[in-house]
Amino acid sequence: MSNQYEFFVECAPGGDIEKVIEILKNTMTYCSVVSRNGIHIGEEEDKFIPWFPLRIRDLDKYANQVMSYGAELNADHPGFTDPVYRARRKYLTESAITYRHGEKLPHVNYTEEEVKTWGTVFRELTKLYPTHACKEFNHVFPLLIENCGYGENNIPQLEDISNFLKDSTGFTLRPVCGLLSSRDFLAGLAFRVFHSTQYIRHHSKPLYTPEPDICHELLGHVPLFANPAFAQFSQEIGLASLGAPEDYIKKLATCYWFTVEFGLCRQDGELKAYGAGLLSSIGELEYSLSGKPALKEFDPEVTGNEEYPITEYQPTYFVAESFDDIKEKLIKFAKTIPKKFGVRYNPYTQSVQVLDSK
Ligand code: HBI
Ligand code: FE
Repeated sequence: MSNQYEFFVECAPGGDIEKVIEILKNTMTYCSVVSRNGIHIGEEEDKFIPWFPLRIRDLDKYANQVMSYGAELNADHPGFTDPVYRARRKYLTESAITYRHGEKLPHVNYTEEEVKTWGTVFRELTKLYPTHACKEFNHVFPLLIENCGYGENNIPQLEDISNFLKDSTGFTLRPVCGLLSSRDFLAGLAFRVFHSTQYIRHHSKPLYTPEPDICHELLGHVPLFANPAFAQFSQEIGLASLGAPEDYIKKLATCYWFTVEFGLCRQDGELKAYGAGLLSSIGELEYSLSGKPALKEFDPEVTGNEEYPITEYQPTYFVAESFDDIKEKLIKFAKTIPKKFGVRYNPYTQSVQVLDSK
């Protein structure tokens, strides 16, 4: 929030520090105690702490560990029996797997057929955005047309978008060839890195895809990563996930699902969409605001435990008051995750510092 500040206070020994901390904790929205004594991950006797990336470069280590798809397609995928499509997927899978942090993002020469598919999706969705998308999304979208080559007749390049986002919020993109585990995917967000697929859905079904594709990433996700409050919210989910126990990864992934993917928000008394799964689906974007589905207020304690279908429209959506509000709620929730350490992101070195207190 614009009228709030974050202070980083260093104390010299002496005086009643415990008392001061107690007072601060009672007066601040949140107060984190950062001790200078390092912690040694791996020397914990009773607790297994899963590996997590400490430097942005560490994301290279798991970028090719996809759970599904990649070059392999399921039998019910619209492109399953199309050898040309499969060859395309194989090519893009390889280029994503060999990508290393710091390199230019792979440039893809999309075919006429691919651009046509993109054009169909682009045309239909952009008709709905003025009335259905949140104002932050509608603020950024023209900038992407102007600066990143968004348009009906062109599939934008990840490199151009990544550079644009970097200038806006420090977010960058990495190519990925399929679905990552929740743990790996969320960890990227801690570094303000979004893993983006680069292939497009099969041309036979331009308005349907069983997996994320370039339309979903660029139309659904990218615009809001240029928004500072949304970027910060996303990073908080990522930071909360680092080293978290598996049951909490599930809760965080569910919070991600009902916000970043399927979130609705209230703006000037009206319901609007900000989730990427909605902003990249003509049918569900209209349905989500139709008054038919159930609506609940976003609350990580509740939202994190909600069950949801992944192949049909959501029966329930969670509504955010604002990005700042859901961010504060998430930070509070993150403090309840049983972890023996805290993390702090250092944007200068793009690395995570591990702290022995939360
Ligand atoms: N992997 N590549 C990729 N893209 C996603 O959007 C994605 C993912 N893995 C998990 C995931 N999304 C979410 O559904 C949550 O589990 C985090
Ligand atoms: Fe997504």
